[in-house]
Amino acid sequence: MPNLDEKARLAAARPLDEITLMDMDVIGCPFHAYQKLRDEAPVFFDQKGGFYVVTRYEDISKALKDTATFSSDSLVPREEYVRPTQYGGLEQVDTMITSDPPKHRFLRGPLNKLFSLTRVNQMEDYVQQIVDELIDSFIDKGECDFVQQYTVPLPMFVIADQLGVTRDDLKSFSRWSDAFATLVGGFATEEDKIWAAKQNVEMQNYFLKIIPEKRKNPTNDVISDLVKAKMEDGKPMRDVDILSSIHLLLTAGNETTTNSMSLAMRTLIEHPDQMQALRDDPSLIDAFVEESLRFDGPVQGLMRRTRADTEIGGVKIPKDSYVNMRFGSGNRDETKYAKPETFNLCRKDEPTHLAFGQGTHFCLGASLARKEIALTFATMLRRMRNIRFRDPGAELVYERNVALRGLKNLHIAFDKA
Ligand code: PIM
Repeated sequence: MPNLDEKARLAAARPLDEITLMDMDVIGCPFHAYQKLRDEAPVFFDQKGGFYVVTRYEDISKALKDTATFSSDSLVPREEYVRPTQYGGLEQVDTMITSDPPKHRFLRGPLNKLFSLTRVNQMEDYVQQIVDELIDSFIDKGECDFVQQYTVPLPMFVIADQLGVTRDDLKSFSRWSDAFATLVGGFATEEDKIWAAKQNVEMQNYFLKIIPEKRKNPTNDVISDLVKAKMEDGKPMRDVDILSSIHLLLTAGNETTTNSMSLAMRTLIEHPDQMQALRDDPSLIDAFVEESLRFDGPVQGLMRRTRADTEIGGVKIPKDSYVNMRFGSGNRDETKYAKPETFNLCRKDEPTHLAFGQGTHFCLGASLARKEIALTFATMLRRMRNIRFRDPGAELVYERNVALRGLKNLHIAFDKA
C-alpha cells in the first residue's frame, strides 16, 4: 500500500485540470500539489472546489493587504449558511473575521487587548500550570494520544478560564468547535450545516445565561470585558455581538491551537536531529515555534471573495469569485525560503511566515498560540526523553477539511525524564 507521501505525489502528478485541493490524498500531504501549482499554475482554478487557489508567497501577501478587492465578507459562503434563527437561536452577526475595514476595526477593537502580548505574558505561569497538570495525567503511562489527551484540552481550558466559564463543559466546547471547523472545511453537507446551526444555538443559550450575570457582577475575564466594551459608535456591544465574538474565540481559536501543536509534535518526531538540537539548546524554542508553523501550519488557506474584476500574476479573476489564499504553500515558496522543504530551526530567512495571515486580519490570538506551543514543547522536552510515535508504521489520519489542517489522533510514546 502506498503511504501518504506516495499517494500525495501521485495525486500531484495528475494533469493540472484534475488537481484539486479537495482530494483526500492532497489533504493528507498537500505539499507536492502546492509545488506543482507554484511552478505551473500559481493562480489556479480548482474545478471541484469551485474556487481559485493562490500559491505563491508574494501574490498571497499582496492580496491579503488589498482588502478592498479581496474581501473577507464571505469567508464562509453566505449562501451556504443554515441560520441559527431557523432553530430558535439569535442571528449570527459579523465578527472581525467576516468583515472588512472600516467595520472590521469596530469589531476587532474591543478584542484587541484581550490577547495582547502584555496580557499573554502575564498568563505565563498560569498556562504553565495547565501544561504540567495535563502532562501529569499521562506521564507515568509512558504513552498518550497527544491530540485527545493534550492538544484538545489545553486551549479549551485556557479559553474557558479566560471567558470565565467552568472547564466542566469541555465536551460541549469541543462539539461547538467541530461544528465551526465543519462549516469552513468545504465538505459540509446540508445535514452537517443543520447540525452546525443547532450547535450554534446550543452555544448561544449557554452564554445567554452567563452574559447577564457578568453584566451584573463583572469579574476579571473576557466576557466581563466584552459587556463593558463600547463599539466605535459609543454604544455597548449587543448580546448578538458578544455571542458572535465568543463563538469566534471559543471555536476558531481552539481548533487551530490544537492542530498547530499536534502538527508540530509530528514534525519534531520526524526530525530527530532537530529535536536533539532543541534539547541541546532550549533557547531555540521560539525558533521552533515559528519554523513548525511555517513548515506545516493549522490554517492551510482561507477564502476571500473578489469585490471587482481583478487579476493576480496575469490571471484574470472575475468579480464575486472565491479565492483561496494558500498560506501553507506560501510558506514553502522557494523564492522566499532557502530549502523550504527542510525543517530547520536555525534558518536565516526573515521570520515572516504566513501561518497567522498578514495585514489587517493578522491573527489576534498569535501571541497566545505562540505561548501555548512554546510552553508545551519546552516542558515536554524537559520532562520526557525519547519521544516517538507509538505505532511507527501506522498511517496518520488528517481531518477532512480544506481550510484547517489537523490530525485526528497522534499516539506517542516516551520515557519519563
Ligand atoms: N482560527 C484561529 N484563528 C483564525 C482562525 C480561523 C479563521 C477562519 C476560519 C477558520 C479558522
